[in-house]
Amino acid sequence: MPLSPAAGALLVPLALLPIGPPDAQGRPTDAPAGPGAGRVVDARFDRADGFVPARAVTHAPDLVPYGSQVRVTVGRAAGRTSVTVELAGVAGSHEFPAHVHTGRCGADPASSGPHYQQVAGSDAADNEVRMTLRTGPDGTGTASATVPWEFRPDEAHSLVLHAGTPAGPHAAADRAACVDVDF
Ligand SMILES: [Cu+2]
Repeated sequence: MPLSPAAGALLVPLALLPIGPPDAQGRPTDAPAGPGAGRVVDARFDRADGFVPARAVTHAPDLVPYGSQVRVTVGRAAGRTSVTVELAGVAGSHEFPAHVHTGRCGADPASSGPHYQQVAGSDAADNEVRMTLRTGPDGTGTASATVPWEFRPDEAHSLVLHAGTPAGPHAAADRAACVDVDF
């Protein structure tokens, strides 16, 4: 691949997903989207075993490199909830299954726990928040899902990116990356 188009492609995603400044306590910006509208979480993926726990961690840096970016937007209106995930700087031409999980991210990929279910044990199609995020050749992509309910408070704590397809040397890590989001 020629060098210059590749270098240009790396710059565009960074401009598309500006990371907000830390707040007064040094935490990443986590801005409300509007009165009662939900929230936006912006983060960069970091190592999962860092001394300071990161808000977004990667378990498969070949798919989700350190420093790649994620934005999760949660909207609530009239009893419905929408979740939008945007990625930049990750593996290109890839499909990441993305789901809302109950637990928080951690060094152990299993920390994020099982999928959040609105009705425990139901296999209804919209009982969980699930989407498939397809990236373009430039390593950016977006996907969203809307469900006809609102999360129970304090029961859904992360957005997990699974390794997806194509499979590769990362296949051992089914959970490629995780973002802490208090849905
Ligand atoms: Cu999942």
